[in-house]
Amino acid sequence: MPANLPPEYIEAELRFRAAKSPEEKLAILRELMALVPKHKGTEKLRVELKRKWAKLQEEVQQHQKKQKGGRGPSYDHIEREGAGQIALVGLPNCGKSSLLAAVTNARPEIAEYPFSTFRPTVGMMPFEDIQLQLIDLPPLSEFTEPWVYSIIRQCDLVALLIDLSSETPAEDLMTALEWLEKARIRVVGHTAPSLSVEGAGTVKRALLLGTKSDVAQAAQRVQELQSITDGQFRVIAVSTVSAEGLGELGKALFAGLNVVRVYTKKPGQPWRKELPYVLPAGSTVTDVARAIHKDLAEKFVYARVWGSAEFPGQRVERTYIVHDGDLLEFHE
Ligand SMILES: Nc1nc2c(ncn2[C@@H]2O[C@H](COP(=O)(O)OP(=O)(O)OP(=O)(O)O)[C@@H](O)[C@H]2O)c(=O)[nH]1
Ligand SMILES: [Mg+2]
Repeated sequence: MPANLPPEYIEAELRFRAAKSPEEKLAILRELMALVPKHKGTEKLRVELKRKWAKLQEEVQQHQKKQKGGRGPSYDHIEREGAGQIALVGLPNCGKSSLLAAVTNARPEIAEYPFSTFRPTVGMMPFEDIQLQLIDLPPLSEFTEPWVYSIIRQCDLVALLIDLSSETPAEDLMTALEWLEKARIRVVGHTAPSLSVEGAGTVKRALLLGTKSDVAQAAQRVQELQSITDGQFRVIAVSTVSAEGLGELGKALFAGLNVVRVYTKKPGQPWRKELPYVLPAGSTVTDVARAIHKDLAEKFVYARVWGSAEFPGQRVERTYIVHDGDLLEFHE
């Protein structure tokens, strides 16, 4: 073993030896890989760890296949629930799992050491009368498995977490963006006019969450992030310790999803607060009708709108664009 390994490495190495299941071993191995200093003297060791890692990956898959008595787990797709699917993305240890635990009922593993998450965890975050689906993921790094990127490609919004306790938040942001670019995922901010960027692969809307905002210098680091992204991204400071920013998080995520909620009722019936239909911003009353029933979309002649219309109950045409909070009544 090369000299000058940090004591945390030695300690993790002991845990690695004592670990029983391949899953546990794999988790500790990821720690070891993160802890080993990167210089010439540790080159052999790093190669050795990577070799072990590849072998363990296989073992974990075999082990899980056996336990399930069938196919191994496939994380490539997570069924969408609620008003939108939001992926929590970031470098190791930046606070993804802590955030999920703070704003949903999910109980992911949280640890002081990096690489503690290695499978997706889903939680539902209540926001006003709807729920937002949050997915906690393993971190972005050279060990990120392809399924992580598959999930990011499919989500509706990326929440890119940057650790404000890091002394180099701007660099960390660039590193995270580079990992995404390598997987041909480009993230754009809320001001981006369109989601098509030529030759960029997948383009996703994102907002930046500066995590651990309870630490000293957090405010200054938020400013730094804001200025290097030239205002392109919204940066929201959050802390699971002081709860700063958690209250406004739902609103910010909802805005980032770029959707509207509309409520409907049948003519002659009183308004009752019912669950809204959630549609992409820019949807028309015809799109709402289609979401209710294909036949209704064909049959209705006009709709009445309360909310965004000039006066309550205004009669509008099929191409009228609905707004968040509108109440609609369809007339056949
Ligand atoms: N001060 C402070 N520490 C935090 C906050 N959120 C998380 N942490 C700490 O940061 C460490 C990492 O938290 P996790 O939530 O496991 O981070 P993660 O991004 O899920 O980590 P990986 O899954 O390993 O990539 C833990 O020690 C947390 O207690 C916060 O708001 N403030
Ligand atoms: Mg985690």
